[in-house]
Amino acid sequence: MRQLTRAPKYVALLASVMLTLLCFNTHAEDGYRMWLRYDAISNDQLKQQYRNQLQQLVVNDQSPTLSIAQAELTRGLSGLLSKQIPNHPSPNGAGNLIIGTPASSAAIAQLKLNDALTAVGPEGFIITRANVAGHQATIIAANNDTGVLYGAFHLLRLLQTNTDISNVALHSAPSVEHRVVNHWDNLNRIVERGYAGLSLWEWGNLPEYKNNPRYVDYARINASLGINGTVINNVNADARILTEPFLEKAAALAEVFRPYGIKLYLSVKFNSPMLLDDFDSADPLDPKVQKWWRERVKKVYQYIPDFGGFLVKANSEGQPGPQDFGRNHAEGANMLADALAPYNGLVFWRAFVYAPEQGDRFREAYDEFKPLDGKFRDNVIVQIKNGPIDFQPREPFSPLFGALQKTNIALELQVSQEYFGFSNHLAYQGPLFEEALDTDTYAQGAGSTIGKILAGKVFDYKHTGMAAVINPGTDRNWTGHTFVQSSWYAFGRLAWDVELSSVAIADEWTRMTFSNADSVRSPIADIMAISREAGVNYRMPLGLTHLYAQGHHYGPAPWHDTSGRPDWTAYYYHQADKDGIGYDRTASGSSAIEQYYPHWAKQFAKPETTPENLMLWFHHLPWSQPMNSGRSLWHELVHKYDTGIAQVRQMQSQWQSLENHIDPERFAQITAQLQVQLRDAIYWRDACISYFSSINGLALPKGSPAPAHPLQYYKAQESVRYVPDPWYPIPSGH
Ligand code: BDP
Repeated sequence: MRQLTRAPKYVALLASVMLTLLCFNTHAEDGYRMWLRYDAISNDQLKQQYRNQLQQLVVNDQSPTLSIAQAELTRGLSGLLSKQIPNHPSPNGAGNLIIGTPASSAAIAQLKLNDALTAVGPEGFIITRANVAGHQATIIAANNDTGVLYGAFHLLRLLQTNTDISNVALHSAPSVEHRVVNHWDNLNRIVERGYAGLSLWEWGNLPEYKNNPRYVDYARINASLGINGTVINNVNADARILTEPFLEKAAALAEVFRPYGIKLYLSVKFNSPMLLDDFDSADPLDPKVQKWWRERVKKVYQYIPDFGGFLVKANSEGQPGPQDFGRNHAEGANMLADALAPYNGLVFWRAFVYAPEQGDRFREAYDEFKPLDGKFRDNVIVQIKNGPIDFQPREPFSPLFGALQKTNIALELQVSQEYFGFSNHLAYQGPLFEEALDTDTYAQGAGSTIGKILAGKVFDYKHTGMAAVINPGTDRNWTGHTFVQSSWYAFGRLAWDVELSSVAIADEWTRMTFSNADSVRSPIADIMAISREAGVNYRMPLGLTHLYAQGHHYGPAPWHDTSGRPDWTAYYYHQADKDGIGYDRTASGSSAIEQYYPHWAKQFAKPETTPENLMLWFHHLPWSQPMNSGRSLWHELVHKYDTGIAQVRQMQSQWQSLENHIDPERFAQITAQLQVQLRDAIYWRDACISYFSSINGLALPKGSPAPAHPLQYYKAQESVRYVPDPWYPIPSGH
């Protein structure tokens, strides 16, 4: 009898275990874990060495952040070493991993690391080996608990990338003070320029469901890179974010992020007093308006005591701003800064400004902000996109870098692939970010790179920052395309250390995300090395800009816009006519090059000294202009489009070599995505070439295939051939 009654229970238990395993397996390689996979190290010898070195974890204190560091190490090490690592309150025999601050750990205090710790600053960390009670121990030490957490993630990274830690002696400190991710999430959970599902923030369930495990994993992902701030809502802000119901929800998220060292920021609408409280003006110099903001800010801090501050898009693309009330950007930003100052809050004030009635869009940010240099409060940071237009696959650097010498600045990058084929195309943007950081502005002579400026080594800034628009969503893999994760990773690593190389970062990411095996690393390295350039080549070679279809920014529309919209069409950017192509920004054109320091202004003044990959940004040239290759400009353009397609094919064949070397799930998904990418690359090339040859009347170079369709076909397809961005409804009739 007993046996009989027990049997069903046993069967039920077995079934539930099987089910759990099955579920675990279905999710095994869906990309959810990003680079924090912690699968067992396959090199047995190395694994054994690590096991000897890291036998137990010693943590004294139990602050929330230290507990997180402890949990992450326990989880990571037990996965990587396939062995449970016990925790001890004090060193115990050989193989101790001791983590903490001099205040939290007696063992660390005794090591007298004070000078070294002072040098790494408040968020930095030290990972070293030291003799503790007669045994070699591994130490993660920092000045505060967040530094310890960063060190814990870094130690795990060393193991994940199979680095020998026997003689590790690493002192690491962030280059940039504020390392912030930006979400363009609307309050209805639609993400502007987001290609990975709905917003992560389940507003309808907050604050009740603040323990959503996804929020914790989000915080882990960011903390693993040292990201210390998040702006959770769209720059095209909804004023309601400052109402109590939303502040309560935001406060719940802030509570989850806090122990990971991540501060919460909000994007705000400049005319909020008018929208929320019926004011008839939002004039920043009006004492009533100032009082409104002071009171609202006070309320925000009641909900979120360590609130980071505001991000503001003002007088740009129809957003309200101080200019609506006859005031300038500094007056607008300072009013908010004054309200935030008592709480040490910051204002990130964006320099992405343009209005259709102005002349050369390239010039606008500089023309509006340069005269205001030195007029912003100390707690304002002007946030500048890397290029003067808008996150194009390649842009020259924004001349505001180096020009704002008395105003704190932040660099804004975009991880979300608005102009890189959404989550369909593979485009590792590490090289783009590196190119931006390594660019020398010559502001204080040679060596004034943007990276050094952001690291505070060129001007005496009070604050600096790096921000990236990441736009992840509810897709299991967070970013839609697995390789978009690599750009998120690269952003975080570069914000921590502006001097890292994008190639080294790509390898690190590959080892953590896929495998340490050469057979995997080598093809992925090749793919990542060419992917950005491929995207440039098949979309906008030689410095062409913004030939995207209006609105969605996915496919090409290089022709004149026929819808009669007043803003720019592709023609505005490429200026192609029967004689030539390109935007003249020299003295004979808009003179925008005068915004650069003489080193660049001189180089950009002449085609002979302008880098060819930026040529059409600065010059209007005849189609027959000879290029470095000896080809005419027209033939070179076609050659670049063809090269872009060849590069996608190359990525495909490299990817194919990974079959059976990586998990089948990601292999299959990326194989399909690369097919889409090839389809689109051909489409881009054919649409652009058809259009330009209809303008210049010139034949294609020998050997270059004719476009598959007549120009009319591409024009007709423009409004339908894209992955709809929910922000832009599909035009009626389609
Ligand atoms: C453009 C995007 C638009 C953003 C804007 C911005 O197309 O959706 O609102 O940038 O950065 O790239 O404010």
